[in-house]
Amino acid sequence: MTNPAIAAVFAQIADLLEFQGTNPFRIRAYRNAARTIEDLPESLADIADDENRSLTDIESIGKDLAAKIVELLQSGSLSILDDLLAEVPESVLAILRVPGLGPKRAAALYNELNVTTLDELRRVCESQLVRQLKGFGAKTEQAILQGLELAAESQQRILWAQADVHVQAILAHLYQCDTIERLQPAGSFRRGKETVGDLDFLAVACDCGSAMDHFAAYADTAKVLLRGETKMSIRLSDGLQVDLRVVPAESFGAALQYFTGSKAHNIVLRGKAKARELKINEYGVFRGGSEKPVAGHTEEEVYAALDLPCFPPELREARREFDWADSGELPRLVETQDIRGDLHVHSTWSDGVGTIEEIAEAARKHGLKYVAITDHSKRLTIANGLDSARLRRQWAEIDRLNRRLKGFTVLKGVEVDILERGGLDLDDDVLAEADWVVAAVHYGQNQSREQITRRVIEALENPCVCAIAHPTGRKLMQRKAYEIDLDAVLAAAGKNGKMMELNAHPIRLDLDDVGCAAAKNHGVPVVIATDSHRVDELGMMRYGVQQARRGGLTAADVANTRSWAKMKKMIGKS
Ligand code: DGT
Ligand code: CA
Ligand code: CA
Repeated sequence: MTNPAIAAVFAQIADLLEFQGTNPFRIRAYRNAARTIEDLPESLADIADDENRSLTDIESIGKDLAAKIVELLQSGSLSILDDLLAEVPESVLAILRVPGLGPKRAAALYNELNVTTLDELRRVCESQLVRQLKGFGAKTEQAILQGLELAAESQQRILWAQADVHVQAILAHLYQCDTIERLQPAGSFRRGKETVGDLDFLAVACDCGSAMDHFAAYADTAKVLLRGETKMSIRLSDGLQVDLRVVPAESFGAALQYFTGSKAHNIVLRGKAKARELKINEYGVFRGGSEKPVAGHTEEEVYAALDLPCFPPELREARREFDWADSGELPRLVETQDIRGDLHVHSTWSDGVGTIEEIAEAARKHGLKYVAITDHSKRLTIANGLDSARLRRQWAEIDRLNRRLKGFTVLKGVEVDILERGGLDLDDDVLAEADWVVAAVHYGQNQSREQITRRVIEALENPCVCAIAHPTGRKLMQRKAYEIDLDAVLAAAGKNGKMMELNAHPIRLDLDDVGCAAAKNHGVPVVIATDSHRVDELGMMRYGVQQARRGGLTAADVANTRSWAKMKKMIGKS
């Protein structure tokens, strides 16, 4: 278990104890420990493993807490937390998960309105009873409802990157089955949607029964939900549902097209077929009342029967793909191999775990030509953010490293914080010395739409700033985007010749697909960057590329498909 995970457990225990109104000293002990562990430069696991050291040597960790840390490290869980979670009503746990709400208000709600279940909590919010309590307002009500919504979503969907781990393992398992001849994942996974509800596999098998037996025998199967003639559904141990459909070879393309969806895309397609007096379904494309399909083997053939190109799955959302096809403007979408540099990476100088040299080495292995080191600025004390003096020392180190590197460039960058009151966390004189400056909102995310939009536009008006990092601040299934007028921000970016980041981290993917398309409309180049905090995260680039593809972006629309020399010109640095 990592330090942040352990700190989070202690912070949660403190919240739950505070809700119950226990001894304040006990509560404070957990809170202090959580804070100490968050800031601890070394891993607790390493300290616990070292015979010559003791966890109790750490500030605010006594014998009792040391034992709890050991329990967490060994078992991954903590009995006192499990007990507390069982005692505290689910409505209270839901309130505690809402950013900005704490145990005090959870207790007030519980005592005043006597709410214990999620349904009751939703009802008192919807009937506007919450805003009548002292210390609560309409905004809190909204925040709680949003929290409930996010929690419901996160129980039902998983991140694409997590789905990918399952998909690769299931493919490997199914490929071992002798009777399976063809195999393809379909559904939202194939369309590269940022979250996935369930997995849909299609197979051609000479013996359907044995293929299904093999599927059921997958090591992670928790339950077989349904087994029919040609369709089978299982539930995995983490709750994810996986469907397998076995189809005849002559229908494979039609089934792949149908089950890739989206549903909205399929509906438009059906209309197009009808207009040509054709019928399309998961078995094929049919003319008149004929039972013999005119197409079905492959997807290309199915689309071709309707005079349509075989759309990249990422575009099949019934947005603009059919218009593009009509006008012959279907974009050639950006690919991971097109990317030449990563422009958002953290090193050991702030909260990353790789040295600059390790990052350069790893980036080169990923086929990149340049990487920008963009550590946090000083306002982010929890991330060991840099002031101008440390930043200049870091840049001197980068200069020295660049003299040794051949065919690869490390850029002197920074992720400068956009302050709550507006303005940037570092002075222009130091920012002007950087090769690459991304500005980002980290604090004041609860401000009004006007405030946040103004802060971001002001940052874009600063000549030193090149791009805005994770422009909407959303974290999938955890935190909604902050209030921001993205259209106004993109207009300002266009006017000032600035770029927008598409943060490739699978939990962010921010800009999202619609945001990417909007950036393109405004003529704003998108930069896909990983925001890596460890060198093995440089591989997250492909998640960002996938999102850009869903936004219809070509290599030309993505700035960092260019050499650094060309990019430099684009941002007016030379
Ligand atoms: P998900 O699982 O919620 O992330 O999204 P999908 O798109 O994977 O949806 P899913 O698993 O319910 O169905 C897979 C595909 O099957 C879907 O993208 C399109 C197709 N499909 C499912 N139901 C219908 C339907 O009622 N009409 C049409 N035209 N297509 C459907
Ligand atoms: Ca699905
Ligand atoms: Ca499904």
